[in-house]
Amino acid sequence: MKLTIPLALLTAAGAQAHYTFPKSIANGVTSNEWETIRLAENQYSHGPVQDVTSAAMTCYEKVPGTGAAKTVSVAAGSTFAFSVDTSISHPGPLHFYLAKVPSGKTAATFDGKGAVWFKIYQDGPSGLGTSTITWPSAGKSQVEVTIPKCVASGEYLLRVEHIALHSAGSVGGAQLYISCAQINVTGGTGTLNTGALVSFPGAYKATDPGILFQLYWPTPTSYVNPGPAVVKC
Ligand SMILES: *[C@@H]1O[C@H](CO)[C@@H](O)[C@H](O)[C@H]1NC(C)=O
Ligand SMILES: [Cu+2]
Repeated sequence: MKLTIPLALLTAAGAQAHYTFPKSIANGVTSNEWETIRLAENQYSHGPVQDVTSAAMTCYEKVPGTGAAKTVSVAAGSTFAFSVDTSISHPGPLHFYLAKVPSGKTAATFDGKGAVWFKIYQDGPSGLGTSTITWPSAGKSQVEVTIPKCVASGEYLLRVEHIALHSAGSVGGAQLYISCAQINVTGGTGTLNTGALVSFPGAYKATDPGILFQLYWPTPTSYVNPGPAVVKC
């Protein structure tokens, strides 16, 4: 008993601390769970991806190849949000990536494999060099991104990724929370130069400085987000 009670409590606390991104909020409409977001493998566990080379890095799908029921139209230049169940309860950066659906596929059928992704958002901490480092997404129950005005119109996968760094001081300790929404961008100018596209898995290594990261001691004085630079219109 001395051992099992604390272990049980620890396990429960750990599960509560994890999270998923089950709903979209766009054009003032909140979707049902997993209606516009591909059903994620961590639907019930809420657990993270910890192997950045695993196939789960693409969209963390529970049943790969099964699209979500709906694709959401969103105007370029407007915001698209994912709900968080229940909140971003770990410290770390938030990223959003887009992948244009190739011709012959739809947002519901495209698997997101290959060098197809470009980064449209990243954030970093404040308080570096102090004992109170904070992250913009901390505690949020909804995370949102502006779809760049300059992307081409058409169907995309929109990949949200939150990297929890509280255990990232050893290889494989970073926790990645990932989901993909199916969107249809309207009114994009199409002038964006995306630069080199990246693949998931592939874009990150377990030893990237933003993945293998000691958050607590010695106090970090810089943070380098993994992956490519954010595209600019
Ligand atoms: C995407 O938007 C275009 C332009 O409004 C529309 O013609 C097309 O049917 C939409 N596709 C989907 C899958 O919603
Ligand atoms: Cu957790």
